[in-house]
Amino acid sequence: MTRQLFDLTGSTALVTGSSRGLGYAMATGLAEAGAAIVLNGANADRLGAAAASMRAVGHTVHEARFDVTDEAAIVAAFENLDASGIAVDILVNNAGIQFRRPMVELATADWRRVIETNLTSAFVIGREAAKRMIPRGHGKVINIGSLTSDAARATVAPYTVAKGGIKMLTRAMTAEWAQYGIQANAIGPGYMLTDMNQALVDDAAFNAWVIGRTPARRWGKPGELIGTAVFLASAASDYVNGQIIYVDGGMLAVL
Ligand code: GCO
Repeated sequence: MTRQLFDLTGSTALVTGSSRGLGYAMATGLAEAGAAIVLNGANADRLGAAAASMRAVGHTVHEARFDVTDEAAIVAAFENLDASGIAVDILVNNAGIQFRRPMVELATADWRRVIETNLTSAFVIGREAAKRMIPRGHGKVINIGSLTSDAARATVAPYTVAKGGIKMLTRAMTAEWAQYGIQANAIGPGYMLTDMNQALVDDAAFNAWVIGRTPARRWGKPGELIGTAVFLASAASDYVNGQIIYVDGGMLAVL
């Protein structure tokens, strides 16, 4: 049955950075497709509130509070899940930050902070997830890239480099883990209406640029990632490996 290909009933998805924004939207979509969700965030209040609103509509939600740059906390979170008998079948490496500054004014510490949060975290969390997926012989890893996985924009160099790295990390994961039944793929969102991008929406010139430059003539909504996330989390993508799928209203396809 074609519809069963997209059914996530019985699986568990860990979505990093899922107390708001794109992560929350994808977590909700995966839950609606049947998955139990492990919500993650660093801020206890925001995480608790997100978990409560998902539970209120009947979803199964576990909370794993950790900072994605804290390796010891990541390892402990996976050990906690193990101890509770929760196996992560689907990992969405979504957590990320932005820091906009021209490179000649950019401090090395800020460069490192963005790379650690947006790229190294996906390796560390991916490693912990894959160690457990490999013996089970199946798993889905979805890394969140960006238009900057493929094209640069002035003032966001560390973000661009991290997201370019996400594209290649996805391929590195494929090279090592596809043989164990793990499909690693990426989603490259275009300009989306999130808190992270509010400053860009509020900038009239930037907003006009996004609308003019995007063939769909509008910003994307977080929920518009759900279809691709469910596809990449489900049996429908069991022979799809190492791809980055752009959900961008056509922006990268045109000059
Ligand atoms: C920026 C934005 C980016 C974009 C993303 C689109 O400053 O350019 O914050 O995060 O939204 O690159 O994929």
